[in-house]
Order: sequence, then structure tokens, then C-alpha cells
Amino acid sequence: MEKVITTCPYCGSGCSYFLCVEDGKVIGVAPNRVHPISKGRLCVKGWNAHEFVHHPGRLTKPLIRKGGNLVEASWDEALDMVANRLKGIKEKSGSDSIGVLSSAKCTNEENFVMMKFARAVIGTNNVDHCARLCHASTVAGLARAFGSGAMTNSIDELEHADVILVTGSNTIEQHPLIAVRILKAVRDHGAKLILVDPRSIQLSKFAVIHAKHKPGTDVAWINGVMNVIINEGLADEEFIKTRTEGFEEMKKLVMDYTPEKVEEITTIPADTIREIARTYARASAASIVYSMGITQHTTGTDNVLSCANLAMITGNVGKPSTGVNPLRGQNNVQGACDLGALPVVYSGYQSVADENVRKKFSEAWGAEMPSAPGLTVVEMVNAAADGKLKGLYIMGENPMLSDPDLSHVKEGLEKLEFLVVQDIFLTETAELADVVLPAESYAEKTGTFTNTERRVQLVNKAVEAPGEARPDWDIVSDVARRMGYDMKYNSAEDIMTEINKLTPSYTGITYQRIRENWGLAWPCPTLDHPGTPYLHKDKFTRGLGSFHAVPFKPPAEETDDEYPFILSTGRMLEHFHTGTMTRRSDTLDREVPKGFIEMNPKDADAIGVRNNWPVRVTTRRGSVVTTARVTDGIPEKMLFMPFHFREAAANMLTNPALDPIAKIPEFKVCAATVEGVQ
Ligand SMILES: Nc1nc2c(c(=O)[nH]1)N[C@H]1C(S)=C(S)[C@@H](COP(=O)(O)OP(=O)(O)OC[C@H]3O[C@@H](n4cnc5c(=O)[nH]c(N)nc54)[C@H](O)[C@@H]3O)O[C@H]1N2
Ligand SMILES: Nc1nc2c(c(=O)[nH]1)N[C@H]1C(S)=C(S)[C@@H](COP(=O)(O)OP(=O)(O)OC[C@H]3O[C@@H](n4cnc5c(=O)[nH]c(N)nc54)[C@H](O)[C@@H]3O)O[C@H]1N2
Ligand code: SF4
Ligand SMILES: [Mo]
Repeated sequence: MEKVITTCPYCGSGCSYFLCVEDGKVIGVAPNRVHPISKGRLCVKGWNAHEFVHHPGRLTKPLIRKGGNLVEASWDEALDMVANRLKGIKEKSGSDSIGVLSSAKCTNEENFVMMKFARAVIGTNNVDHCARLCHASTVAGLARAFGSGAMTNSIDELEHADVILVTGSNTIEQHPLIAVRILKAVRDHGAKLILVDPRSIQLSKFAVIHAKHKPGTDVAWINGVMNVIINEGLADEEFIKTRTEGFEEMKKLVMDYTPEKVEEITTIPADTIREIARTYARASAASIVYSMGITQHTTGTDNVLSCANLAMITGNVGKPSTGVNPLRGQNNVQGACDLGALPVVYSGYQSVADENVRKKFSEAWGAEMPSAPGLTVVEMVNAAADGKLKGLYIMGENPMLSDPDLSHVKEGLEKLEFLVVQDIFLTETAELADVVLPAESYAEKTGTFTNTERRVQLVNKAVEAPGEARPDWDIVSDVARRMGYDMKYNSAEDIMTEINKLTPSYTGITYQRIRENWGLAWPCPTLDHPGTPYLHKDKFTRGLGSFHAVPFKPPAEETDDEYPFILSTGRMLEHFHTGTMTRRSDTLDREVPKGFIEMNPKDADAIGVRNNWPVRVTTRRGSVVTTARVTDGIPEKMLFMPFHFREAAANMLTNPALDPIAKIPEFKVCAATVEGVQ
């Protein structure tokens, strides 16, 4: 048996393991005991990350639509069709009538090639990916507050914090191997865990304080906590004076948010607000950890700015075991952002608005660079529905289950003149495509993923691809060549060499170095630079840290008599996103074979429903039948539904309202009603 070292394709923790290969098949996973994050452990998805690889549903040949059906075609026929149709749309309706969705499941090299394809070949900045649905508000908020939109500290450091404030992150289920570190801090080093989450989650058991608030009221509780910190003299005056700006204006606003007023908005008792303030502010090193409960709101950017305010007011930034730590979700969402699969930046966050940057890329790539900012994910869907976007190339995303308000998404995708989907399975989105291109999975190709702490790690080819599937970078470059642009790479490493040249923060990150070191964290500007485990040490990336006065605003949709429940959506341990991989893994599918909605026993009683009975959930967008999971872990008048299950798709229900700055949809709050089904 051969063992090939690689990086997990599921979450952003970035665990490493060996794929065990026998007779050309991956037959299991073996732990990597010396890896700095996983340290020989994995979660249930990592242990079973070989199972979907040889699933009979893998795409093995290109498909093209003929007479309404998708039928097998040769690569030549399919790629010529993609190139000709995209070229035709570009000539007739202009470059900006085409969009590209890149992928946080794909490698850094593939994201780089895809964003180059959008800009140099199509001539548009319409390139985005699922980070928009995830941490767009983190990127916008932390860039404003600190100058850089990434996790400020490393995973290792969590272990040595005195206080860890977790909010809107179900860490044990969604970032299990990061949660291991939080629990280690609590159990082995006496750290205090403060949890602010509307639901009971597995972390609740370990928290000294668990404040359950009304979803969508995060700005209010954070302002309340800062009100107490200021009034009780717990602020770090020295840090505020020397390292930050904008404090006085923020202080003025925060003075209105007394604990009593905050209790009315959030339902968190005033005394609990005081306790959170004292515990957090008195720590010598306090870390904030957050995820989608903070970001997926129309006030997502405000929520992130509030977290940054709280860290700065107590001087908890730029030191070990402190900081604001957004846990990035997908295996390579950090990398897809770093490599410029975003509508306003090239790789390394170099702005498309900057003439010098455009000139640099234009010279490197021999093509004119577009300067207008591109469309974001939900904007592309809207533009398609309005008939303005005519062609869409989707690599490794499944918006027909992951975008808000699916009826609208379907309308948009069906209206496109041409849709091409490149995936490893025939997804709900691929079913609507004109051409489907079969890609290699992580087990079949080489490249790099960048995890949530900015650590760039290798993915190594373990087995041959099924049928005629090809690596994503190779497919995209082939389309480029067929459109008359000379894009040729011999390997993923070849692409990394170009990334090194054009991306200052990745310049020192070579395959040879990351093979030796279990990865390197960017910024890594030179070949002998050791990488950067924590940011903003003596100086914020933007110079001074910036406080923002953030007033509380309610969610876009509030409850009323017709829709009296707050519906929140999210995830669970055993499944990942739209289920394309986990629902095709026997072990995981057996654990949780179908969808459900969590509801409080009192609410279940009121509509005459028991655990496991069918219920219909309805919002202004649509209706879905699923199964009630009755639990007192969720407060009354709140519902929680995972979005993994196509037959009970949560996004039939969600509100596509966007945060005005980050354009992230409000997946975490909408108004709903629920009834029993006979
Ligand atoms: N098993 C598994 N792991 C995953 C994923 C997966 O699909 N499955 N997806 C990955 C990805 S891409 C991501 S982005 C991460 C997401 O990871 P998380 O953000 O941890 O997961 P979610 O379930 O979306 O929501 C997190 C928590 O937010 C809480 N919440 C709901 N509303 C609010 C609110 O208004 N305020 C606050 N403060 N909290 C609220 C919920 O109760 C929930 O506990 O997980 C990654 N890891
Ligand atoms: N209601 C609700 N909706 C949500 C969220 C929520 O909390 N609530 N969360 C949002 C968040 S945070 C995220 S990140 C998004 C995720 O949204 P998506 O990214 O659309 O969801 P995934 O299921 O991860 O889609 C990844 C696709 O890539 C394919 N794939 C895997 N490996 C490869 C590869 O190597 N090459 C190619 N070409 N394809 C590959 C998979 O089969 C799958 O179809 O969902 C968002 N949607
Ligand atoms: S914690 Fe995340 S990276 Fe680690 S094994 Fe589980 S899914 Fe994979
Ligand atoms: Mo995500």
C-alpha cells in the first residue's frame, strides 16, 4: 500500500493526512502525527475523505446539451463549444456580459488561472466565489479596521489565551480541529470560554458564560459590552492612544448602549453583559473567534467592525493569543481570495482600481486590463435574471443550492444564453448547464490550499482521475487557448512560479519550501522569509487601527403575525454545504441521511408536532417540507435549518437581502412560519 500526504478538502482548519492507495484506488485515510494542526487527529469528514473519490456518480466525460438533454461529448467538441459561445457573447454583448464563479474547493493555482481567464481572456472583473456568501463582511470590515481582512493570529496561539470569546461559530462541529485547541486551552490551561450564540451548541458545555441572544442583534451586545468596559475603567488607554484612531466618536455612540437597553434589544440579561465585559477585559490575552453567525447578515460588516472595536478597546490585537479570528470556512476560501478570485482585486489584494497594478498585470499577461469593478455572486444572479449577464462559467460551486432564494437563482440561470459548469459531480447547478466539464478531485491533482490561518499547504496527486476528468487549471487554460489567448502551463508548480512573481505576499512560497515546513503563512515576501504567524504586531497593516461608531440596525426582515418565527440556517458536523461530497460518502450519509429543522418543544407543542414528524416551513420566498428536530437547545420562536439537503433546501426560504458594503446575503435571519403536515 502506498501513502500519499495531502490536505483535507473540507473545512478551513487545514488538517493533513495520508491517502492510502491500493491498486490505484484510495481505500482509506491515515493520520499525520507530526502535522502542526491536526497532530494525528481528524474529524469524521477527514477520516472519510476518500469515500466520495471513486463514487460511481463522478463525472468522467464532458457533457453537452442536445435536444434538451445532457449527452456525452469529446473534449474537443465541448471545449470548442465553450470557447465559441463565450467568444460570441463577448463580441455581441461585451466582456461584462460574462461572469465567472471560481471555487474555494479548488487549488490556489486553479483560482489564479480562473481569475486570469476572467481578466485577460474575457476582459471582465466579473469574478467572484463563495467567500461572498461567507466572509465578505470580514474582508470588508477588518480591512477598514486593521487594513487586512484575515485571521489576525494563528490556531496554535488559541491554546494559550486566558479568555476566548466565541460568537457565531459552532466550532466543535464546523472547525473541529480548531475546537480541539479551544478545549485544550479551557481544560489544560484554565482559560475561560465566553460563548455568545442563540442556540445551545456543543461548546456550551465548556463555557463559563453562554449568552443566548436574539439572532441579528450582535452590534447591540458588543456595544453594551464596550459601554461597561469604558464605564468601569477597563479599557486599555495606552493602546487606544498609541495604536488607534476614532475612539472618541465611537465612545460617544457606545455611551447610549447601557446594559439595560441592550437587554431589551438582545434578550441577554444586563448582568450577563457586565460579566462578559469584565471577564473579557481583565484577561491578559483574550482571543475573539467568530464565523457565520457574525458575517451572514445585512449588518455583517457592522458586526465585524464591532468585533474589531472590542479587541482594540482592550488592547487585544498584535500580541500572541489575542486578536480577531474569523474562522474561514472552505478548505481553500482564504486562498481563493488571496489569489484574486474577487471582483475588485488581483492576487495579493492588489486593487483593480490602481492604475499601476493594472499596468503590471497588463504587461505580464499581454492583455488590456478592465478597470470597472466586477459583479459579486448574488449580483451576477440578479444580472442574469435581468438579462444583462448572458454567459456564466462556474467552476466548483453549486449556487442552485447555496445561494439565497433558489427560485430566483433558477430563473437567473435559466435565462442565461450560455452556462458552463465544471465540477466533479452532476450537481443541481450542472443539471441546468449547456456544457458540463469533468474536473479532477483533490485526490487526483497537485496544488496548494491556504487554510484559515493563512498557511499555504500542498495537495498531492494520489490516484488517476476517473475517465477523462482533467485538472481545473488545465481545462481553463485549454478554453483560453481556444479563445485565442496563449495560456500554457506544464504543471501546477509552473503556475505557482507565476504567482510568486506577481503576488508580493506569496513571493517566498515555493513548493520546495512548503514541502519541508508543513506550509508557510503569508505574508512571505522573500525566499528566506519564515512566514508570518500573526499580523499587526507593532503596527496595523493600515497604520493605526481604526475604531468605528456602529449603531444597531435590525435585520432586513423582522417577524410579524404572519411569519412569527426567526429562521436561521447553517450547518452540522457530518455534512458539508450542498452535500455533493458528504452525501456521496457512505459513512457520513448513513450518520445523517436526511434534512431537518430544529424547533423548541413549546413551539412544537403549539402546532401539535413531535420529534421526527414532518413539518412545512414557509417564508415570503417559498415553502419546504422537512422533519422536526425538537430540542430545547434552541430558543422559542427560533428555527434552525442546515442547508445540506437538496430535497429540503433551506435556500428556498432564505432572504437575498444584502449587506450594502460586503454584498453578503442575510442567511442567518429571515421571518418564517411552520406547521405540521398530515
Ligand atoms: N461540517 C461542516 N463543517 C464546515 C462546513 C460545513 O458545511 N460542514 N462549512 C465550512 C464553511 S464554508 C464555513 S463558512 C464554516 C461556518 O461555520 P460556522 O459559522 O461555525 O457555522 P454555521 O452553522 O453557519 O453558524 C454558526 C453559528 O452561528 C449561530 N448564529 C445564528 N444566528 C446568529 C446571530 O445572529 N449571531 C451570532 N453571534 N450567532 C448566530 C448559530 O447558532 C451557529 O451556532 O464552516 C466550515 N466547516
Ligand atoms: N442557507 C444558507 N446558505 C448558505 C450558507 C448558510 O450558512 N446558509 N453558507 C454559505 C457559505 S458560508 C458558503 S461557503 C457557500 C458554499 O457554497 P458552494 O461553494 O456553492 O457550495 P459547495 O457545496 O461547497 O460547492 C462546491 C462545489 O465544488 C465541487 N468540487 C469539489 N472539488 C472540486 C474540484 O476539485 N474541482 C471542481 N471543479 N469542483 C469541485 C463540489 O462537488 C461542489 O459542487 O454556501 C453559502 N450558502
Ligand atoms: S477539521 Fe476540517 S480540515 Fe480537519 S479533518 Fe475535519 S473537515 Fe478536514
Ligand atoms: Mo463558507
